[in-house]
Amino acid sequence: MAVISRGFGGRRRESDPALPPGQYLTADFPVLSAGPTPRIATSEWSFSIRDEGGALTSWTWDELHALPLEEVHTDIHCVTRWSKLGTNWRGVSLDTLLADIDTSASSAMAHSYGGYTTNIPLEDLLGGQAWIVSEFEGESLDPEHGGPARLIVPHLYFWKSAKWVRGLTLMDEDAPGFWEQNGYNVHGDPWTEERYW
Ligand SMILES: Nc1nc2c(c(=O)[nH]1)N[C@H]1C(S)=C(S)[C@@H](COP(=O)(O)O)O[C@H]1N2
Ligand SMILES: [Mo]
Repeated sequence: MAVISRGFGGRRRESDPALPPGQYLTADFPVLSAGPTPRIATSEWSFSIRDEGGALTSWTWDELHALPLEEVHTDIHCVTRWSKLGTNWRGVSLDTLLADIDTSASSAMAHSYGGYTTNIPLEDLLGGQAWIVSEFEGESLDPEHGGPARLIVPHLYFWKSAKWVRGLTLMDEDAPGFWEQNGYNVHGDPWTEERYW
């Protein structure tokens, strides 16, 4: 009789308290993109926030990087069930970007170069929970992973972390983005498995 032992290491990792229910650990970094990878030169790049009244605040690449940059050490969880622990990013907090914007909006739609959208309640973007990042593990962010810059909202499933992000539109009411219109949960908390409708 063959007994296949997964060993202590495997078991320990499976029951890692950092792993949300139904997720497995991966050491590599899968690429998940709904379309082709857009290539945006940093000289052409900008990030804008449009408030619910239509007023626009924009940052060029240099303006964004003149703001306080934070090191973010975090786990990430994809709804397709892979999780990656202890990733390192560098970027600007949404707290910093939203600080001078006077809004009573409750939610935001993130828009990406290439057309991807995803909705995120404002309370999930504030309080040290979301960043516009341009570095991963000490290097410029690869285009496949959203470079030159992407949103990360790591406490929600990773589809909320819009790659090639170009802006946020603030909204009085939550509305579904691309995957949310195609069967994904409007919120996406990995700890309560808010995966699909
Ligand atoms: N613009 C854009 N952002 C996106 C996606 C996409 O298709 N386009 N896919 C999302 C999904 S489903 C996941 S799991 C992560 C994957 O990021 P990665 O390719 O860096 O692993 O990006 C998210 N952000
Ligand atoms: Mo995903």
